[in-house]
Amino acid sequence: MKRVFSGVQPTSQIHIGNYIGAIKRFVELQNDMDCFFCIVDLHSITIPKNPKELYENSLQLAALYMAVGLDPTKVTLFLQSHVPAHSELAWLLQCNTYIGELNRMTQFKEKSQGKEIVTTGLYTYPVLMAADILLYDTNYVPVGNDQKQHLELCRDIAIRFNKKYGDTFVIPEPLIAKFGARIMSLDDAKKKMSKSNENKHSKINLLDSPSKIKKSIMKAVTDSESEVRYDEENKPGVSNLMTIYNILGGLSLEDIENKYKGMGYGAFKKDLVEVVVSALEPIQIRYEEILKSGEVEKVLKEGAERAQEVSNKVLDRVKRKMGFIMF
Ligand code: AQP
Repeated sequence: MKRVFSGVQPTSQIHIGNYIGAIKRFVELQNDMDCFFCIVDLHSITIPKNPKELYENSLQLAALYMAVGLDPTKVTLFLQSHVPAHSELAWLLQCNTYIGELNRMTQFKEKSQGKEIVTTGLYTYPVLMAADILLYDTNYVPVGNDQKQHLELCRDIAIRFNKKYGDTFVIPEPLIAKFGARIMSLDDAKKKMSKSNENKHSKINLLDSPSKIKKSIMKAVTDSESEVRYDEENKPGVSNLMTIYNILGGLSLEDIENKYKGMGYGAFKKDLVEVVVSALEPIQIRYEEILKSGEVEKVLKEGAERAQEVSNKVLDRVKRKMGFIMF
């Protein structure tokens, strides 16, 4: 069975971009692949993080993973910090990664721009991500479009390592959806929807109330026309809303265009509110049930055990190849 690995950071709230671009697709893969889904808490401290928030966001994300439909009897759900092999392999890989490669990472440039304090963790983040993936002999990595460059670096590191030390790593392939891999910000359709955007109406979080969802969608930028038509280049705002409608509501782009012909953006947005609220409501109900049940800790403990079992074998393999003494 092919192996899948992916992770989400427990930073702030999870939004529908994270859901559509990554987490929803995890659920679709769980029946056919051996899936490892990680809460990458070590990644989330690359930007200074309040300890209480980290703790709460980590538990929240674990509950959300289950609430969207990930079944812990089918997939391995775990916290990155519970598996020390991630940090250890990251160091071994750092010693096989070049500064020039990290200097090219656009996410580092964006996230460090204008900041007075930038941690070395933020700089070496892509190497930790490579370690996460390579530790599980991963075949496929479902991610949003923004992670494409990091995935390419991961592959480069693995290919180079295999050439230098002999076959060690499975070379992973990204699984980036053709449609919906980049959900845009509601306040600026040229930027991707992002957790770190301080405008709360730029995004819809999975746990947002119906009234917040309504406000954010009604405020979403469109254009000066009134035609509901998919045209990413000339109508990025409307096209983004249509993408969300299509993926969460199941109506094709063509059907959406026909349904709202001559009706303007008001009616379209009003129905989109219904579509999003109906898609998120069952997740929110299940989320509350999971939190109350107290099952999250048990799932994370069992997940960590399985993840350690698999990853320790790969780490052992790597260390032997590199010449470390292993008993
Ligand atoms: N806007 C998006 N559209 C589609 N997919 C997205 N992803 C993120 N934003 C979008 C995908 O979600 C997964 C988890 O992301 P992450 O937790 O690693 O963090 P991120 O990419 O840093 O998320 P944000 O929201 O963009 O946070 P900030 O503000 O910190 O930059 C990944 O698979 C990602 O591709």
